[in-house]
Amino acid sequence: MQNLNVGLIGGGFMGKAHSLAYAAMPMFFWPAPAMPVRKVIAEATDELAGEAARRFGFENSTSDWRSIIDDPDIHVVDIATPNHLHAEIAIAAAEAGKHIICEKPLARTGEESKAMYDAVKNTDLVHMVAFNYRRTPAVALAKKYIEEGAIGRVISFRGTYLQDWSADPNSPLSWRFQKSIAGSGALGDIGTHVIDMARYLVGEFSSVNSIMSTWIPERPLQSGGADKLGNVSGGDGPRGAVDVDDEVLTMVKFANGAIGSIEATRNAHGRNNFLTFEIHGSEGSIVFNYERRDELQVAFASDPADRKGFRTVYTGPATPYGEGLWPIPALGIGYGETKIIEAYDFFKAIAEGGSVSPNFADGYQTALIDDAIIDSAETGAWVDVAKIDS
Ligand code: NAI
Ligand code: SOE
Repeated sequence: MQNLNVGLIGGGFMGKAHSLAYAAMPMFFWPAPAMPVRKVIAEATDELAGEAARRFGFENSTSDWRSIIDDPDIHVVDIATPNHLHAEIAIAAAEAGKHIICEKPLARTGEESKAMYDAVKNTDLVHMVAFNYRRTPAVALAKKYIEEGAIGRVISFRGTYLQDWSADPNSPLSWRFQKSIAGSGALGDIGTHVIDMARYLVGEFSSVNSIMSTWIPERPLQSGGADKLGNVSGGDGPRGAVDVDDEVLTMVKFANGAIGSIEATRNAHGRNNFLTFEIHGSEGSIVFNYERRDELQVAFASDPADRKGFRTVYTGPATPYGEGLWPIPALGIGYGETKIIEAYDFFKAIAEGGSVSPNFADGYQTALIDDAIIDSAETGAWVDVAKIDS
C-alpha cells in the first residue's frame, strides 16, 4: 500500500471536508487503496496556513501554493480555493505531473474549464472534479436501479437545489457573489451539483431554456476571507453590487429524448440543503432528497394494484459503498461520508492506474451546460449545448 503525499490548497469549508476525508478514508475502506499523507496545506497568509496545518493535521504549511507545485515529494494537488484560482493551479499542477482533485465548479467559464481539460487530457494523471453528492450511497443506488432497468426507460428528471443562506440582504458580499471570483451565482455554485446528478443518472444535455434572477442586487462589502455562508451580518457599512444570479430555472431536453427541469436558489427561506430529484421511467419512479440522504423512495409499475406506491429503501451494507460504511442500514450517512467515498474512489484510481468520474471532462461539459443556460437566460431562446471535443 503506497503513501501518497497531498498538497491541499485552501483551508476553508472544503479544506476541512477534504482533510477529514483523508484522515478517515482508510478507517472506512480497509485495506485502503493508498494512504493519503497530509503533507502540506496552503492558505492565503502564513498565519492562516499555520493554523490550518495544526487544525487539519498537515505536516507543513505555506502561503505560496506554487511551492506545492514545485515540490517533487507531492503526488496529489487538492484545489479547495474559491473558483477563480482553480484553472491557474490545476494547469500548473498538471504541467508538474501531479494528480489533481479540484472542487466544483471546475472553473468560472467553459473557456477556463477547457484549458484545464486540455492540460490533463493527454496525460496519465488522475483528475477529478468534486461533485461529491453523486457519491451519496442513495444516489449511487438510484444509478444502479436505472442501469438495471428497474424503472424502464427514463422519461423525465426534476431536480432542485434550494438553500436559504443568502436570503438575508445583510449577509456580506463574499466571493460567491462576485462574478470575477465565482463565475456565476446559484448556477455554478449549486445548480452544477444538480446538472452533475442529471448527467450521471439520465445522460447528456441537448438543449436548455432558462431564466435567471438576482433578487438582492447589493450587499455589505467584505474584503477577502472565507465565505461564512450567511452566518455573519455584513453590518451597516458600504455596499457593493452583486453581479451574479441568485436563482436559476431551466428546462432541459436530454440527448436520449428525456425531458427535465432544474431549479437552484440560495434565497429560499426554510430550505437548507434541499438537493432533490424525482425521476420517472416507463416502469417506475425514483425520488431522492439529500436532507433525508439515507433514504431512496422507489415505486414500480409492476407492483400489484393494491400495493402500488412509493416505498423507502434505507442504504446500508447491501447498497453501494456499503462494504466500507456503517454496518446497519440508516445508522446515518453524513456530508463527511460523501467526501470519504470521493477520496476512496480518487485514490483507488491513482493506485490502480485508472481514471475516475466525474473528471475534468465532466467538469468541462458541465461548464458548457452552464454557458448555454446563461446564454438562454439572456436571449430567452432554447440554446443547444455544445459538446466537448474529447
Ligand atoms: P471558503 O471561503 O470557506 O474557503 C476558501 C479558502 O481559500 C479561504 O480560507 C481562503 O483564505 C483560501 N484562499 C484564498 N486564496 C488563497 C490562496 N491564494 N492560497 C491558498 N488559500 C487561499 O470556501 P469553500 O466553501 O471552502 O469553497 C472552496 C471551493 O469549494 C469552491 O470552489 C466551492 O465552490 C467549493 N465547494 C464545494 C462544496 C461541495 O459540496 N463539493 C461545498 C463548498 C464549497
Ligand atoms: C454554498 O451554496 C455551498 O457551500 C456550495 O458551495 C456547495 O457546493 C454545496 O455543496 C453546499 O452549499
